[in-house]
Amino acid sequence: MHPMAERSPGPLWIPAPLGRAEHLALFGERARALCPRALGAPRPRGALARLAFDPAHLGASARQRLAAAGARFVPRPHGREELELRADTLAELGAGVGGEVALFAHTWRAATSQAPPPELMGILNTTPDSFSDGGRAADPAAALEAARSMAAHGAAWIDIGGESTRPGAEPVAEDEEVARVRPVLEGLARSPLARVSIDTTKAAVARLALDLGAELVNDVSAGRMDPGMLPLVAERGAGVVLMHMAGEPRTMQAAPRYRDVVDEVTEHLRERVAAALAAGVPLERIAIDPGIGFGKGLEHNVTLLAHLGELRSLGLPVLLGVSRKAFLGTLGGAQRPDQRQFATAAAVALGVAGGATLLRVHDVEAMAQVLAVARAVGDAGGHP
Ligand code: HH2
Repeated sequence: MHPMAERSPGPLWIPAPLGRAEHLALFGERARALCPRALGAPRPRGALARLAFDPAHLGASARQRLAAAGARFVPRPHGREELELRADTLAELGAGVGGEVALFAHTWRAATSQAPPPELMGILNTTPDSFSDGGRAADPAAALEAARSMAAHGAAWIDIGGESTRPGAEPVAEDEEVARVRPVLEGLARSPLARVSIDTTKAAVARLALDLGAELVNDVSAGRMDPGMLPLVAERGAGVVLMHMAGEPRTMQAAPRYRDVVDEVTEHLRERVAAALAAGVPLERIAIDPGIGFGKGLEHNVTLLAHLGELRSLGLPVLLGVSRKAFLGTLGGAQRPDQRQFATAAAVALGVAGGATLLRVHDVEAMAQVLAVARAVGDAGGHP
């Protein structure tokens, strides 16, 4: 068994979505509906639940009950608080906290479903112009060899892309994109190596990939560029990654501006998740992604990494794509993308600590080592 397949039940990190009053109302309603189902769900024995929450939303009587049941309360930055308690105790208590059920029912839904272990997604660009590996895998035989190597080093997913989304990239015609990805998809369909994801904004390209065995559509536009995308994902029962991007690749880095980048990215993703649900994609098939480098300046990228836990308030798996990106060159001083491996390693480790569960990377062999360390520390209760 690959070492990454082993996992001991560790603490579960579950930020509560309680920054705003309307969330409380929304989750209050949903919470009541979710309660009975959540209570019946299996919990990993002895697992700890950790909840970050806004203390203004936790009443005195619920706090007393939690404390009496052995909860530990720890102050966190930005006026938040964290409580730590055995997940099964939390679930039992939750039934009795009446009006405060809004806080707990949402969170123990997450607590009772085992958090997935973080996995690596190897990047396979079949493009001539990608920012870091353009041209490397333009020949299908070389692309398949690259996929083989990534799978051998522990990539659970191979993400195949036929259109560069680097800043300033020009759009690629559908025929051209299909011609680029088809031979690689066919090769992987003949001899499967890992689960396949297709990195595209076009429904026609996604359809071809799904026909050839792909299970996940990685759409950097979150279904905004092609109205056929989300209905296709729903109809085919595929998974989808919904990423935040301000504008479109050609112009997105012109002058990125945010009032509060974490808030705006979270709100945008919330809206895209609602669009996917409305198209019929089930919640269990959706992952979200802050879109590092997509219409963001250095401080936006760093702030998003620092507050990744807040994205998890949406209760969905988070994909993180930091590999070799320009902000890591600025911070670490490496001009060439292929020299940014150490900076990428730091960002991947911090991303896992912040709750990312799918790490999209170029250097699978090196990042598998990073992931093994980050996971061991997380399993020992080390992530804040
Ligand atoms: N980044 C890139 C491409 N696709 N997908 C998701 N979900 N998240 C990302 O951060 C992301 C992505 C850009 O990286 P790369 O594929 O290496 O370059 P290019 O777009 O130039 O092909």
